[in-house]
Amino acid sequence: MTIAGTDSGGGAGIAADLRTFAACGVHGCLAVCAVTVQNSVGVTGVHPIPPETVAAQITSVASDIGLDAVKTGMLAGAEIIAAVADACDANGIGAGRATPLVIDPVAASMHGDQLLADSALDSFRTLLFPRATVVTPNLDEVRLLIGIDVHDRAGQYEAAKVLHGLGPRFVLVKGGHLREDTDRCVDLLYDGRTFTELAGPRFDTGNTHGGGDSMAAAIASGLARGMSPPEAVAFGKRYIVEAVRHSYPLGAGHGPVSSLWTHRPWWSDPVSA
Ligand code: PXL
Repeated sequence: MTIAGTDSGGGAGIAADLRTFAACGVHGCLAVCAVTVQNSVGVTGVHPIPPETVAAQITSVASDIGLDAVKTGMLAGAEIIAAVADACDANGIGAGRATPLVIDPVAASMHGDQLLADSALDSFRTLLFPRATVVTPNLDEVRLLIGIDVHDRAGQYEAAKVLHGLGPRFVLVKGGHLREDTDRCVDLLYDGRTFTELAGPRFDTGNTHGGGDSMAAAIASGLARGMSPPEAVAFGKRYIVEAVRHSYPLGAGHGPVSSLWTHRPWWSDPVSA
């Protein structure tokens, strides 16, 4: 399940998550937290869903279909975060429970448009990080969450330690915004004891809209398929490298990563009776 917001441009948020789930061979359910009005250039409207409706979507699915893994994306505000934390407790979701939880602490779009009320950062730290199996911040989110400006690998290690202190089982500090790596993109995984660097190629493209969402959704898919968190993170890295490699332009702004790079164009196949 993805607990996240919509993007009318179809690049990020729930649309990216559901494409990723499909590409990774799992059935996707969703709890909508907010409707955003946006295109490839920017966000012009954010409309949160009532917190009790967010919680009801989670409980409805958990009580019937069941949940093998959950990821969160744009949660919009403190009230929704509190409702999600309660719904996780009520439905066995979170580290050490039946259903693993991936927290992608979405705070802003890649244009810098705010997707989270200021008052909600503390709710992320205190309500969701302690419940998380894996948290997947990028460097902008690291700065907002713990006030550390990461410029180099040493800073990435330092941030991972501080973030782990907030309670998640695994921290993945993504290195996509680290400019010292000019031809590689190195994400750092930390479980409180061991650091693992996951390196991949860096592509010269502005079309990375929805990249963080897709990676977190792929990690959740790996967990749903029964992988351990380190295996699921490696699966997510392998997936997102190809999604960025196959990203495409759309509109006048930033195009999306290609969550369905796995897809075979079946319509070109000969038709059999
Ligand atoms: O990529 C982060 C993100 C998540 N969710 C929604 C978004 C965005 C970025 O624009 O719009 C709904």
